[in-house]
Amino acid sequence: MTTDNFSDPRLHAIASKIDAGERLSFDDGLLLYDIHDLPGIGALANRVRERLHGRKTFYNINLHINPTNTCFMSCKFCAFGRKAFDENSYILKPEEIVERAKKMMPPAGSEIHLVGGLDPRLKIEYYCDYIRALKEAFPDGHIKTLTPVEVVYIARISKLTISQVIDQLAEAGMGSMPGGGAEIFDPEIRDQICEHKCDSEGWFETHRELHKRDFKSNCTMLYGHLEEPRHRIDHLMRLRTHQDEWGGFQCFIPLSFHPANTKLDHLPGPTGFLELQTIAISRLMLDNIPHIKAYWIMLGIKQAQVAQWFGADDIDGTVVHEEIYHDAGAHTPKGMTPDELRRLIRDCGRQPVLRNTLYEEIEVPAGV
Ligand code: V47
Repeated sequence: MTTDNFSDPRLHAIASKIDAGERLSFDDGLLLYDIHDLPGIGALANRVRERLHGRKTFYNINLHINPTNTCFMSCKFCAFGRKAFDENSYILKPEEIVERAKKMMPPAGSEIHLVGGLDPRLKIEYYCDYIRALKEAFPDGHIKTLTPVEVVYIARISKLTISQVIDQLAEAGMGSMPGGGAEIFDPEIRDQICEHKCDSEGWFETHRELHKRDFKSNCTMLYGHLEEPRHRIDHLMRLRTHQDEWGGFQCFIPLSFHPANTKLDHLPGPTGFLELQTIAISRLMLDNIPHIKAYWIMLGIKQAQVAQWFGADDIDGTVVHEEIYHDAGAHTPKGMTPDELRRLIRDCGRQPVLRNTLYEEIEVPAGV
């Protein structure tokens, strides 16, 4: 028995494992979702978080651009994709992407994050062209772009292998890949929410090809829709297994489902309790992924602050222009200034640390 004062005694066995640095099992993960002692689970996750990162909370200065919102798929959780005939659909030309980046990138910005829909008119050349154009305009900028869903699709329509697509993107100047498209790996749930999307094999193959070449990437999980705790734990275990073999994931981002304007808008969406529980359980299960991000755009600023005491050590960045969550009813601003980010981190008792995409520390701002 640990000396912790848990209201659910079943947490003592988990605490003993955490304190001994022992890995949690699938059943431990399920048990954690069954335990309602959220302060207890949060305290354990915070213990791991502080062991890894102390008081630091990481943020970056970045800009999100969605090159296109046209998408031939109809994922039930998505409010962003438009059919090509929709009057609100768009495809930005590479020069328009550069123009937007020049106009909107905040001073000292280091990262441009680009993801979009799937359009059969856009072959590999389009993606390489915008990466090259951005690298020319921002030689020191880091281009974090595409998800396995896009890579698998580009490979298919450009008649290439995943490996060849990655080689071409790398040659053009891609710096790393964001974590999207993972949704939920369990095929039964995946088929219900995004039936035609690349399956877990395509998702992991893309990350394998990246990690083989020493590229870094992130990983995510979309939760709070049709899935149950066992699907979430299965998802985390698959990520942990990949990471054991390949390394390469820098950060895990649990993505809280926003139902508005989606085909699942009859669902209530996750509660604040489930959000904190999932962040904490992710920190406890993913013992080999260094960072857990509480993406402020999606969680809201207040919950992203609280999450810094429930296992998260990152809040993402300035973002500037967000579309995916705002189309799905997010009430947060579309971007924040570095000053605002630093203030929200300090206000919850953490030390803001400006990082680049690869988690190199750029600045630990004075003032705390
Ligand atoms: O794959 C789409 C999710 C993801 C909704 O790597 C939704 O640093 C909730 O992956 N409600 C894209 N989620 C965003 C993403 C991301 C975001 C920030 C940082 C990073 C990173 C990655 O957004 C999609 C999907 O899982 N998503 N629609 C929705 N209605």
